[in-house]
Amino acid sequence: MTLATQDSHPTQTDYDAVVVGAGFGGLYMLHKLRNELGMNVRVFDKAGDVGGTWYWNRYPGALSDTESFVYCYSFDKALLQEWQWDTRYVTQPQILSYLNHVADRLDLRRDIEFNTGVTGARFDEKRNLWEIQTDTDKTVTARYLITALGLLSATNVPNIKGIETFQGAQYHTGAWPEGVDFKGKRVGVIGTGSTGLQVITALAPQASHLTVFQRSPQYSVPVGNGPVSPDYVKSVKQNYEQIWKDVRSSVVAFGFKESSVPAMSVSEEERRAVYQKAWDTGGGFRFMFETFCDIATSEEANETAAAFIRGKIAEIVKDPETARKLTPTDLYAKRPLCDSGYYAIYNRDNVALVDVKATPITEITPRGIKTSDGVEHELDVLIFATGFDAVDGNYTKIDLRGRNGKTIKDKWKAGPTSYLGVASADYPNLFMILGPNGPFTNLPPSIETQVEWISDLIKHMNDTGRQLVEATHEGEDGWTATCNEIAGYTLFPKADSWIFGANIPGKARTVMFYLAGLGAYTQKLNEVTSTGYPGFEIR
Ligand code: FAD
Ligand code: NA7
Repeated sequence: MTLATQDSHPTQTDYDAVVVGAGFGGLYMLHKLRNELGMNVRVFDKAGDVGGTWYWNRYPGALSDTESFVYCYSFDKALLQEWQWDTRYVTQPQILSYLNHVADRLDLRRDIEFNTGVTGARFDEKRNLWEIQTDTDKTVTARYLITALGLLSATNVPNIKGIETFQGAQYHTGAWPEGVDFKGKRVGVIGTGSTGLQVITALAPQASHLTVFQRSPQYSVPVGNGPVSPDYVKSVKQNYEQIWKDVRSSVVAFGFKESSVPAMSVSEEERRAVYQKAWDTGGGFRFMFETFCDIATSEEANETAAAFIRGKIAEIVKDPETARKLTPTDLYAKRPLCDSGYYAIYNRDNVALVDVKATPITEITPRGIKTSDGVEHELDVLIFATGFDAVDGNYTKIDLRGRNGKTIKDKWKAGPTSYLGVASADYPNLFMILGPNGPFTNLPPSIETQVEWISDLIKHMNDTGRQLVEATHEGEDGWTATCNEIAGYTLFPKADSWIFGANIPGKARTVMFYLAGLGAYTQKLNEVTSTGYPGFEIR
């Protein structure tokens, strides 16, 4: 494509846009820009195929805990009708096969280069273009750079002494190879987040022995997976228009109506009945947001939900000492978790729980893990379910330079920021999908919202012959302040979790999400569009 530069000399770029990442975000972005706007687009992904999260996270038990009917794209009405699902939740292989189907259906693969990591991207201020470097020694130029790097994608492997000496196999759940067999193996799992709960529950019946190294106990409720009837699927498909309308105007976008009832406004007996019903139905977000409206905002309400779950742990886990170790005492204010029988697996003879807050891991040895009580836990396989350097982790790994050669790593030293979750001051013509301070929701609908908004803005640029769009510092500062203020109304900042960067040693602890929900977020985006893009400079 030909561009006008500052001094009006036309400059050629290799592509109109380069997109990095071929998960839910990157695939849809390619479709919008190439198939709908007719642009020349290249996608790079370091993975060997499409899928993003669902390409990498192949560990046993990997499941979306968003219900099947809303863990998908909504933009393609025919696809919505065609997609076959017969369980309440979809597993990793099913989601991967869905995304492969989407890539084939929209003929996306021909513009995607797999096994290609983007290592650097520099905005050339003279030529008004992005220069992008890959680990395949390629340099390409593009007018727009769109990053769909994933917010839970840069794996976090803790730096534990002796890690390289371990003689068995070690895996991170977010970079899982095909075909690992656990039969007859002594397996250790470090980490009990959403992923840990899934992999531990799935492996307990397979491994000869399973040792769980738990740092923080977790509140979790049943996921409630199982077959759904053909009539249910039919009624969902008939009502999809209304369902997506409701999802897009809701807070967490999980496909249910969030409660408007404060927990303390009903009697204790009624409250227990509501929690019991939610426990029987299943679903972590349902338990936190469909039961009462203030579990995430009022400590008093929060304690009632937390106490209910603590009571369930005591009922389920037979050994009182194991139950005590598994029982959290802090706020119920991390990403809400759900599981397929997690607490009950500790009643099995082949499962042991090590509380690594009480007896920290001192080193990894050739034979296993040593804890501070001097015990060496012997293992054949060591699994890191230790999560991700969330939100900005993949950005700071790239030598990403905007105006004046400033790297994003430098810019985000005190924590990542953005304008509207999609743009960054001093990084012209860069758009981020699920960038920092985007909505905290079931993600496919938020991804679609952002991709559609970015695509509309690029269309506006094309239609009006503009070359540069750039978030202003005032716009970005205002959005950061908004996100901080909203987070302050919630209990989430009071819990240590990846949502605020608290899981990575040395990482700045900051607000990384817009916590007012997808409905409010969409309204804000629409307002920005309809008022001539305040907070952006467009030239
Ligand atoms: P991703 O799917 O993460 O894709 C990013 C891609 O970018 C990857 O393929 C990666 O290889 C590529 N990439 C990154 N950096 C580079 C680079 N420098 N060069 C080249 N390529 C690069 N969300 C929900 O809403 N509901 C759920 O139930 C849910 N469950 C989850 C369970 C697990 C185990 C995990 C890890 C995440 C889960 N998520 C869930 C979040 C999930 O990540 C999103 O729903 C969604 O898949 C994100 O899509 P994406 O395209 O934005 O990013
Ligand atoms: P999470 O939720 O960040 O969980 C990681 C777990 O690993 C958590 O229990 C951590 O304990 C534990 N952890 C991390 N580092 C260590 C060390 N050094 N020693 C012991 N234990 C450690 O990641 P997930 O992959 O489970 O989930 C991330 C999101 O992906 C999830 O919310 C879904 O949306 C999908 P901690 O709690 O920090 O004490």
